[in-house]
Amino acid sequence: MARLEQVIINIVDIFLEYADDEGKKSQLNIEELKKVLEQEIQSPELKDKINPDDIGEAMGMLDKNHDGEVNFREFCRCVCVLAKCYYQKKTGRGGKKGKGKEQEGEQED
Ligand SMILES: [Ca+2]
Ligand SMILES: [Ca+2]
Repeated sequence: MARLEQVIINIVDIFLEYADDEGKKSQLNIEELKKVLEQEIQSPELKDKINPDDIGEAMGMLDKNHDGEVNFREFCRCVCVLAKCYYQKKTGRGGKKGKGKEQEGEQED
């Protein structure tokens, strides 16, 4: 399978696997979110960005519509944040120079 395809399928499958585990289907509650972050992210740099040990903060950061759950759209944003974090680490771009530009508060809707 093509690599990008594989990534897309993984994002959807991982989300559904955890989101359908308990409570509402297709929504990650705080416990499900904690499990995804704990089990599907291993590297310390990324854990540092969205930390399962401070799950309240992670939820607050991801739950843009404030319904207490992470839907697929919000989960995609989480993946995107982590991808950007890795990109910056790898290329040295963004982050430092942009002075707070890459921080939260980014409105992209
Ligand atoms: Ca759920
Ligand atoms: Ca939400």
